[in-house]
Amino acid sequence: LSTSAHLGAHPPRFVPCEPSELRGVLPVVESVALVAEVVAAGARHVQLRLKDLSEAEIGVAVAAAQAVCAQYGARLWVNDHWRAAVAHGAYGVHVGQEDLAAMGAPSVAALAASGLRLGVSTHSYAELATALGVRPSYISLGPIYATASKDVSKWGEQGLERIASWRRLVPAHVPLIAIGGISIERAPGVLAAGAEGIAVISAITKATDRAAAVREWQALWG
Ligand code: TZP
Ligand code: MG
Repeated sequence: LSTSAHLGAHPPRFVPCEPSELRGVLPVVESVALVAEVVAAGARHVQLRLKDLSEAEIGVAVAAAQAVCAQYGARLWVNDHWRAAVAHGAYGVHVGQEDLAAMGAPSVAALAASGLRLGVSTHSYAELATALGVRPSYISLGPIYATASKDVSKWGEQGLERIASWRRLVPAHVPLIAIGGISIERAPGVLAAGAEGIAVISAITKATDRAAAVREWQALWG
């Protein structure tokens, strides 16, 4: 499907995120307990990535995660489960290309109309073109480096140069988030290449002191 066929005659437009809003770390976590841990430690944004749960369990988890984020003034992004995100008043939704295709144009338009933000993953120029077609709130690019957290082996490491070319291709008002294999030592290079924000799984969830890790990451942006 071409982008225009997929989206119909009237492409959606999601509520924008200012680049400054996403200058920070975006922990990606797989439980409500981890959401609570990272937002209590000062993360301003968190993505809840739930796998292998029933619809009912997902609803319960998203509601609980949203409640804890509201308590700390943090912003909850829900991976994939956009209906639960809308139902429980999350800040936004993060989807991959397959999710976007599976939603179809009417659901993408309904999500945009709901006022939730949308972030879209990209791994190639073709995916970037599709993602920009929905006028998302942010674009993510990965994997920047090799990662053990998700099987992204069909995409090579994007590296820092790809971040710089994405930053030239993505409109200036749309923040760029880098993900995949990014350690705190590698983060300064990722930011210098042009990413506004960095999404991480293992660098925070596998840290021995997660709260300290969140604070160290957040301090990169001053
Ligand atoms: N998408 C591209 S790489 C990745 C995802 C979800 C995993 C990132 O995890 P880590 O541990 O920060 O490499
Ligand atoms: Mg997905």
